[in-house]
Amino acid sequence: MTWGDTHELRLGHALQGGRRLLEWQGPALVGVLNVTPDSFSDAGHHAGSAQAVAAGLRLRDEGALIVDVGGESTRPGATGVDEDEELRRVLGVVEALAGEGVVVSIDTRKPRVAAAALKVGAAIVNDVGGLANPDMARACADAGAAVIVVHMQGEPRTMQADPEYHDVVSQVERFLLERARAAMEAGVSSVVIDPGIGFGKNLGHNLTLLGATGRLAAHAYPVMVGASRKSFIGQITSEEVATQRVPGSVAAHLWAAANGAALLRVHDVAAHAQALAVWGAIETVGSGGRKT
Ligand code: HH2
Repeated sequence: MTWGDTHELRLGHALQGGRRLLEWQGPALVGVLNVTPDSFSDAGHHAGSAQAVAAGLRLRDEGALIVDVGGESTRPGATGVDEDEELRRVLGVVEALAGEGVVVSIDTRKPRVAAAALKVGAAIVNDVGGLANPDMARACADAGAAVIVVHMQGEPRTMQADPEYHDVVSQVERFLLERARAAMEAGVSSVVIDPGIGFGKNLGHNLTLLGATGRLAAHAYPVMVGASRKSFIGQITSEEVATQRVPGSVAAHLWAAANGAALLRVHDVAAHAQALAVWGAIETVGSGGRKT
C-alpha cells in the first residue's frame, strides 16, 4: 500500500485468493473497471479489451489494491446480460490484468463466469447477488477464491421501486452474516461483507447503513463499502451527473474508513488515494493531539 511508513497502527486485514495471500493495513481501495455498454456512470468507456486493460493498470498504478472487473451492469433498471456475452466481455481483460500481477476481483452473479475468471487468474469473486445461486460458493471454494458477499434487496430491474425494511441495519447484518457463514461452510476461506449501498435502498436506508459501518465491521469479516458516484449522493447534493459526484464519494468513503471499512470500491482511485493518504497521516501521526 502507498501510505509510506505511517500505517503500523492500523487495523490489519487479510484475504486468501487462490494462491495469493493479500494483506493490508487500514482501508484499501478497490478500483472499478466496468467493461459494459450500460453502467450507470462509466458506460462504454472501455470499448475494447486493450483499452480496458490499460484502464485497469492505471487504477492499480493510482493506488488500487484490487481491480474489480465487471461485465454486467447492476444499476437500477438494468435487465441483465447473457452468460456468453458476459464471459466475452470480461475474460480477456481478467487474464491480461492478472498476467500483469494485478489482484483482480470478478464482479458477477453467475457461477460459470466466476469459475472461468478464477481459472484465468482472478483471485476474488464479488457477488452482488449475495451468493443467491448455491453453485457460487462451491465455485469459489473449488478455486480457493475469496468472496465478497453483497446485500441486495430484489433485482436490479425493480430494486429501487419502493424498498422497505423494518430495521435496515439488523436485516442487512443478519443476511450478510448468514451468507458469510454459508460460504465458510461450503469451504470458502476468506469472506468480505458489503451492505450494498444503492441495491434496493432509499436515501434513508443508505445513510443508515453507512452510519452502521462500525457495527458491521465489529464482526469477523472485513467490510467493503461501495458508495462511489451513487445516486444517494445526487439526492443529497442535487448533482445529477454521476461523474461529478467525486467529492461526495470521497466524503462517504472517508466516513466509512474512519468507522472501520477495510475496502472502498471506487471509480476515482487517484482522488481517493490522496484523500486516504491525508486522512491516514492525521489519523496516525496526529492522533496524539487527541490526548492533550
Ligand atoms: N456497486 C456496484 C457494482 N458492484 N460491488 C460491491 N461489492 N459493492 C457495491 O456497492 C457495488 C458492487 C454498482 O456500481 P457500478 O459498478 O459502477 O455500476 P454498474 O452496476 O452500473 O456497472
